[in-house]
Amino acid sequence: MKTALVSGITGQDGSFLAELLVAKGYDVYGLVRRLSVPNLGNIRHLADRVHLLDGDLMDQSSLNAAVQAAHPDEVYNLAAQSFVGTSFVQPVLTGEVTGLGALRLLEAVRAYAPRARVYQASSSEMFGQVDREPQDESTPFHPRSPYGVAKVYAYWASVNYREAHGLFVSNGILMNHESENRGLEFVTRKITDGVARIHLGLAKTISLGNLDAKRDWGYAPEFVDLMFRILQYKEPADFVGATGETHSVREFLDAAFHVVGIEDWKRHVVVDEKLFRPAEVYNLRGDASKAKRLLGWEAKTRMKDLARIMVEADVLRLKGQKTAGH
Ligand code: NDP
Ligand code: GDR
Repeated sequence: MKTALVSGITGQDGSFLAELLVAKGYDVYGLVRRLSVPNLGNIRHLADRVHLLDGDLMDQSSLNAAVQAAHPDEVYNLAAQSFVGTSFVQPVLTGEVTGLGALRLLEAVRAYAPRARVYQASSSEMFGQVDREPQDESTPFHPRSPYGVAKVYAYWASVNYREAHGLFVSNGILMNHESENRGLEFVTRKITDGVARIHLGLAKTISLGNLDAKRDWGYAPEFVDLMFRILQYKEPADFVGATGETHSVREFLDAAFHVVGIEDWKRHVVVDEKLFRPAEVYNLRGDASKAKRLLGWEAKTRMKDLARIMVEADVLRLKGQKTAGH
């Protein structure tokens, strides 16, 4: 039986990845930071099938202890301050967690599990202000947020530990991937939650920022399968994960409102200047042909189906809450 250590197990990707690893027969350890009110909702259904270890990417000794306790064959570093908007307001914290945090975990692996394979959750936000389309593994980075800058640091730290110390470290440079477990502040989930509320008569409008931004949106369970495949590859390497399609926030709104039969949605959307970012990433579209060629991976779910999955899940969840009298 193989053993995996997953940081960020309580997040969207961490919960799907833990499910996948458990289904494959892995012994799964999850790193969980201390919060005043525990936040284990996404992994409640796995409670008796994963081991949780206390630890924080800010704290080297807790990472050392977690790696020693888990003896992992594979380490997936998914923990991060992952919200781009917040990174403009808390840039130093974002650098500490998302950038240096990755380095701390690499140091723990180098000291206590140097044969483990490490996955670093790199991001298409590193491409930022792109000079070509689509983006692949050779596209230069021009990050546009403190989050993107921190991810570039973690990316190069991963490459450096591969080159300098011979660790097996791979980067997945993943385009946006979403799901019914996505945090409510990210634009797709904010929209699907808002559409469901409007449909059920619980709200009238959704406030949004730049409706013209374009993203390559895929479905998270398919992207955690890519993470797994990246670590099974014969050597450490970096891979872009993407659907190869791009759509604007406006097109996602069209698709999400269509699910509940609202075609003329403009009266339900308020554009709020405060939600625009100081520097925007206007357009991303990835080329995942390397992942297809070497790993046999391909994204299947496209934007309209994604919107449907997410709206239907939000309607069900909110109906349940209404019935329960919340
Ligand atoms: P989430 O924001 O849903 O999850 C982030 C996780 O990191 C949570 O479990 C959170 O714990 C944990 N975390 C935050 N700060 C710390 C800390 N100081 N110490 C330990 N754990 C911490 O992100 P996603 O699941 O969406 O993304 C997973 C990773 O992939 C992230 O690194 C993200 O930046 C990256 N990524 C995501 C993409 C996407 O589209 N989803 C695309 C490309 C990259 P808690 O529950 O306590 O807050
Ligand atoms: P992103 O995702 O910044 O790409 O980072 P997000 O959903 O936050 O924004 C996507 C685009 O939508 C525009 N937008 C809004 N965004 C939010 N959150 N809220 C709004 O009201 C709103 N209105 C318009 C944004 O300006 C942006 O252009 C995500 C995260 O998961 C990162 O961790 C990950 O690395 C990248 O995807 C790939």
